[in-house]
Amino acid sequence: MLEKSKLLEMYRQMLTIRLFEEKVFELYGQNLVPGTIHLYAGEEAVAVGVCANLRQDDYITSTHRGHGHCIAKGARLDKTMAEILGRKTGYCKGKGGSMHIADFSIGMLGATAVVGAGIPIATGAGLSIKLRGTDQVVACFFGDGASNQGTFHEGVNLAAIWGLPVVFVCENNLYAMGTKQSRVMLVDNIADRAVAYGIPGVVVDGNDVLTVYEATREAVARARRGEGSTLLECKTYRLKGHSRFDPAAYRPKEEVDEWLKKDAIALFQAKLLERGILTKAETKRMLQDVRNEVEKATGFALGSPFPEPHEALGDVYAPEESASAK
Ligand SMILES: Cc1ncc(C[n+]2csc(CCOP(=O)(O)OP(=O)(O)O)c2C)c(N)n1
Ligand SMILES: [Mg+2]
Repeated sequence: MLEKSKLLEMYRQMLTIRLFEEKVFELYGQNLVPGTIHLYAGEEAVAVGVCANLRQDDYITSTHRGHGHCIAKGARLDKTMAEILGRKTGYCKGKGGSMHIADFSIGMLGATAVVGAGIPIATGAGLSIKLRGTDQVVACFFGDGASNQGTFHEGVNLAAIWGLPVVFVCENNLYAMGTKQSRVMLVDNIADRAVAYGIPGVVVDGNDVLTVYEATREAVARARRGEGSTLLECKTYRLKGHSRFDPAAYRPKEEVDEWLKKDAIALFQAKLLERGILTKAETKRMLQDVRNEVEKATGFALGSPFPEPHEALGDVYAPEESASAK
């Protein structure tokens, strides 16, 4: 059984991701977000349940739907919001935007717009851990759609044969853009594909943060013991459409309603209230606290300047000293 403080921290993180994204959506509607956005809302239990098992020096790789991964790994809200709004104070000096946030100081190796591209990066980070002989691990987030990319098969196979400390976390939200999983694959469980690589494959309810936590705990322990990779599939659902204002008309109403009943935050909140870990008054207070934090981050971002046009070509290559440093 997890300690009370840990459970409350996990709940708070899930709430933070949800409220942060609601704000991003609102700002998008006001034309304040350059480019596009892919909201993580609905899938919070995956990022939080996984990252609650990680240390600061562990790594994650992310996707185009990466805000939740960043926040769960400990990214600052103000710098994340500033990056999404294209401001100079953001993680990539406002030049990356929503899909390119990285912060090596917390082991966040980067979001990416290229579906499946984080997978070989996670395998490479796993190889670096093995060569350096540390007990760090990598959690590699990717979607059901990405599991049909060549990068998935190559990346997982290499991690398997080299016994690398990588937990491959498939966020199966049933859709890749507007394409339903059953139209593009004949297996129900993506974790079944683990058999092909000789590693454990585990399917969990991705809307139940404690189940995700437990399954990840085992996979992380295995990885730290030097016993190799695991493929963990978390069944979940995104609350919004694929991106921007996609109304997601391709999803049947009954399916949406069914998943709304399984909202990860509502379920966790009910569990914490029932166990007496959280009271109604504390829930209200925390909601207000998190709202204030998000407002503060938004104020910071909106008050920050945009990068100058002449800075566009800077930061493309690593500075010479760090490129040649061993
Ligand atoms: C290599 C590549 N192919 C296609 C796209 C266009 N694209 C962007 S997101 C997406 C769907 C990804 O689905 P999934 O991996 O299930 O992630 P989800 O959006 O559901 O979180 C596609 C096809 C892309 N960005 N990169
Ligand atoms: Mg998907």
